[in-house]
Amino acid sequence: MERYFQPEIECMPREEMIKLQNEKLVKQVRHVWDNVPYYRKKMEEKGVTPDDIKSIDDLHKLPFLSKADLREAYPYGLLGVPLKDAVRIQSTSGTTGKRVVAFYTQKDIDLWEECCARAIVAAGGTDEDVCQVSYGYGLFTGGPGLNGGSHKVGCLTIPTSSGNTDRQIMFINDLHATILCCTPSYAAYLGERMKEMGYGPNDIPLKAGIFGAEAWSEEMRQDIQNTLGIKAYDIYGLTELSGPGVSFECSAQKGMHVNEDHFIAEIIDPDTGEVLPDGTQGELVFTSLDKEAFPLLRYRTRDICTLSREKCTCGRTHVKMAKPRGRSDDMLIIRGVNVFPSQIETVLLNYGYAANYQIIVDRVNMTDTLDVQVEMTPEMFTDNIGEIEAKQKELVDGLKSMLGLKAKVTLVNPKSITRSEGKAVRVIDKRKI
Ligand code: DLL
Repeated sequence: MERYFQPEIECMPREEMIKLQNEKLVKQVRHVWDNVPYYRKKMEEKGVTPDDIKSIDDLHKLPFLSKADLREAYPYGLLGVPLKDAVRIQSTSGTTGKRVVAFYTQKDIDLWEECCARAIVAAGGTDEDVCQVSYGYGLFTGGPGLNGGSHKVGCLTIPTSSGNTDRQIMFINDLHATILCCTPSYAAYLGERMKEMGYGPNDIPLKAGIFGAEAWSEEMRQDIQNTLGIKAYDIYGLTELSGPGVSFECSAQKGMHVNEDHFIAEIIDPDTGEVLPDGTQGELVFTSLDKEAFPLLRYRTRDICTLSREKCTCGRTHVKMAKPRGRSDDMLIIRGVNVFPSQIETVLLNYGYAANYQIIVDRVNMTDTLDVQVEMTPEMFTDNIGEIEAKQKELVDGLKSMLGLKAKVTLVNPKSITRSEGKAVRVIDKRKI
């Protein structure tokens, strides 16, 4: 039987949800206009005032906010409350530029943790569960968010943070952890390590995993589920909007329900900014309806995805987003062809490889090159050159039919690619160095 953390919200009839969003949006736009001069200026430039926003149908009139705005306004330019009312910051890792710092009031933290609690309950969590949180703690939102959600559900929470893999495994087994929260790449690594230590899927007490913070393929989900003997659920979020729990998967394991009482999702054409109909692929844009300290309106995530309002078997009524294919800035353009690392991952896993790979892009003699390095699994390991070449050729063909592009494939020895404890680094683009 499907369980909900807040059934009255999660299963709210659509008309009521729209009414709620209309009311919240009107209030939120006023809050931003009154308290965030940076965004007010953007509204003035576009000739929009709070009086123009009467319902979510007017959302498209508002200007977008982008990561560049967040950088320009760093650190306090988008703070929506007096400093004395803000109680926490979280921050992105800053790998693609200056860090983004997001602020929270105590109410913001409570609502964020409720979103994470919804995700844990959707994955089958109750107060009987032992929940190991192996996302990083600190400035990264993964650890604090799921930790708070786990408390709200009443799970016994193990705040291991990431790293120290053998200790993670010890706690899972000794304390009988039933729910694991970490990045999918770290879950795969934990699975690999446990297999080496002799654990089969039935020996591991875990029953569910809540994995997100990076793009991962359906094939990788199957792999993790089989190795750990669990159901693996996707969770999505970003620091700018709170952290994990903007959306989460339910028992259907087919897309993530957006917490629509707090966030309005739109899909836009990344080039023109035009709002696209449900089912069309484009860039995800979110408006936060309740955030007090960091209230972002029409924030462009750069994540490429689709939305669906089809009825879900779980009973939740909130719109679903598909697994993001990746960020528009992770999309590689190789000899004019758009390539997402997740497409490459799908091919590799379909041919029986594990998700231990690296994509190296370069430009040689004015031509882009794509080199996919993938580890042989211990079972397929061989030093017979003929066999290796045949396997490489098979993958070259598989990639050609997925991407329409000739890649070079290099099979490397098991364990030669560095494992990730947080977000995996899959791509080395030497053209940018
Ligand atoms: O990664 C928040 C998070 C923590 C989500 C733990 C889920 C679990 P940031 O570090 O700000 O926040 O990175 C946000 O990560 O814009 C996406 O590109 C990517 N991302 C997050 N979740 C998923 C997912 C956290 N489930 C950025 N699938 C986002 C694909 C994801 N990409």
